[in-house]
Amino acid sequence: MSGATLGELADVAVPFVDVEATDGAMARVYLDGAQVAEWRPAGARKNALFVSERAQYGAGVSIRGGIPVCFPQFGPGALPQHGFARHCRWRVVELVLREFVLLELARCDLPAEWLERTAAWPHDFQAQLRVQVGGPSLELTLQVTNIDSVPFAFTAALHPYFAVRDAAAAQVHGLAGLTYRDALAGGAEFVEQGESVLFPGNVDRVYYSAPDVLELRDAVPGKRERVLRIEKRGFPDAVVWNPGPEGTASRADFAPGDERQMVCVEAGAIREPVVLEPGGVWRGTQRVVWPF
Ligand code: TA6
Repeated sequence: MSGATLGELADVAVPFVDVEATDGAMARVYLDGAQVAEWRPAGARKNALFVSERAQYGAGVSIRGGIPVCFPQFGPGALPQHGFARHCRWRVVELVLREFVLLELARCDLPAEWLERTAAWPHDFQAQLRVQVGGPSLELTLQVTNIDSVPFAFTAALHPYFAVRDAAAAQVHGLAGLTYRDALAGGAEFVEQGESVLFPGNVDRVYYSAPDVLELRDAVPGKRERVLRIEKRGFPDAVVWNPGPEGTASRADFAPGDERQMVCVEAGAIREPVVLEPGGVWRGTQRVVWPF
């Protein structure tokens, strides 16, 4: 699997769509992976999402940053890590320039080696992602429909990389007292003892049955704290992740020091797979509100 930098793609048709609200809020969504790579709330000058300068773009490649869609598997398992949806080309079903874009994935046109790797989940499905911007908010809804003749099960997540001024000073609030699975402790479960989750280095946790509103507090000494409100509906679980210096060093599409500029706070259906009967429809939403 190979990718190209954004610069290398400059001369060819760039495979993304921009949604721009009348108030100036905008989101850029790449069709490969239905991946939002840029979100500027109304009045904001910068991308509120982190994207590495070493991110790769193109067919089969998931951009390092933005908001990858993890489906039909979150994390490792029978399928490649985080499933195949983030590696597939989605198609635009509807684009209302001033409001939203709706993308769809029903079959994955992937390179041959990838098709073999999707064999572990051979189901007929339809996935749609609706991306809406306006004012201070960005809202993503993932909808999955079973168009197969048998039930199927999946796990899923929306995996935003939020840009922070210093991850070492950032905090996620709202998870106190919850049970979490710690990937850094071999998947052992613990109860969150802290008032907030901090990011002194690598942190990789799935919090079960998390509240539908969390806060990402982006604090820097001497500057006003920025509190990003992160809401979800339909997704029971929440994930917090920072790769730490070892995690960025071990991935070619991260630059050294990137771990200080990002924190992932994800909405997921992870602990209990979603089981859909034929004709069944599932929806999960994540909405983020930028502070002014
Ligand atoms: O959501 C957290 C996580 O599952 C971590 O375990 C980490 O691997 C991260 O996702 C990114 O995964 P990726 O395959 O994109 O490197």
